Amino acid sequence: MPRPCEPSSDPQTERILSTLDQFRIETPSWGYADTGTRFGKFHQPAAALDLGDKLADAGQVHRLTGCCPTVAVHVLWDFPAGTDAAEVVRQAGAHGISIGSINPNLFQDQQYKLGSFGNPDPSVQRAALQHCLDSIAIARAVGSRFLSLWFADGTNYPGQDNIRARKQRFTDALRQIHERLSDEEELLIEYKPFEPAFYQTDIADWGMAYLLAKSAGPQAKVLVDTGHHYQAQNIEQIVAWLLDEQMLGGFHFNDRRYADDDLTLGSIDPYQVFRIFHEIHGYAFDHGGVLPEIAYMIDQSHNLKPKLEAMIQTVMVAQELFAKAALVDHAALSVLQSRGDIVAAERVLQRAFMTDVTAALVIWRRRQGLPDDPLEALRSSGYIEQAARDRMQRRAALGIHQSSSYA
Ligand code: PSV
Ligand code: MN
Repeated sequence: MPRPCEPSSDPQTERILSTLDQFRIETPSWGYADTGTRFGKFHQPAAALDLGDKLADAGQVHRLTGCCPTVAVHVLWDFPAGTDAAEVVRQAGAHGISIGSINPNLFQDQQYKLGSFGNPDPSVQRAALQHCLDSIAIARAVGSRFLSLWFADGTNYPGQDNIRARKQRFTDALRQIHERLSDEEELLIEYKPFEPAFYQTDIADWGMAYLLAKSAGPQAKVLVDTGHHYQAQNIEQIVAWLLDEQMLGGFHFNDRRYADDDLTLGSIDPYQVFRIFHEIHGYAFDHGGVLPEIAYMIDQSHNLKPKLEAMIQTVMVAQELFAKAALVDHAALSVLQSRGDIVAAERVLQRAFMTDVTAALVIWRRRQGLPDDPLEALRSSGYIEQAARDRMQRRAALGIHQSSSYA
């Protein structure tokens, strides 16, 4: 029953409400901490100092948005040796969230200079494998089912290493990891065409990730990070192909203008995000209306925007675009497509994209007991100011210098 303060809802609104009920998006622990570019870092007083702060921030995002119940963690940054996994689970639970995907770190240690699994040195390959197996153990200890793999591996110069040999090393290692998965666990394999390797990246595109996932085993899927494509690449086509092959495991959402810029989702090209979601809703339409299981995740670390605001802004944009994409009339679209009516078919998409869904989002939020505008609610909650005070004090106690005064 709608509450008295809610406007009555029509079929279009009902469609949005049921679609939002099924949309969850994971936030990244690294999005709450101070990060920068290789040219420098601008510190934020409210930035998280440790995993406890990150869990508190992720909990705050979920409390206000109602659709971010999990937080992704990076093993090296969040789970230093000796971390008490049960305590992490307890703290996460106290903030109303749980631990999501586990991201092994196979790029920061000195031994990975020439790569992890791609490294010509078998002892480094073994160390990388061991780190992944340790990460599976962490996943089990914290109740996560996703091991999310991104590799910085590649070479900087022609002739630096044997490309085929590197591919084979990856194939072998990923098979070995897959063998250790339990039936519920999933391996997500992320691709990236450049950076930090500049001549050749070992898993450069979705085709390479697809082949490696296929050869690893049935629980390995491809992860699409929207920032990991060349300019003008048609990401929604990649998404459509992976969906059709049942090989789309998840997303790392962000936006970009030039490279892997980690800008907030939809800040540069919201229509592209809409088109990606349209492919997902289209797939559902063709499969009895059931949305495919996809791990939606955010991969953004903000240098300039306040971190929590940027995260909530992203979540709200993701919900809005997911809702808009749910409004595409697929039955009408397919008739127009079979008639070859290009203009009318395109208009079906444009009309959905241009529909104002803000009122429906407010209804959804009220039904969950959430604030109408989570971003405004954050701003007026005092949470950021309080976090800044606490964290500045702890920084001072730890002797960590902080110059900026921006919260
Ligand atoms: C690499 O650019 C990447 O997208 C991977 O997903 C990493 O885990 C993440 O960024 C670290 O920020
Ligand atoms: Mn990523």
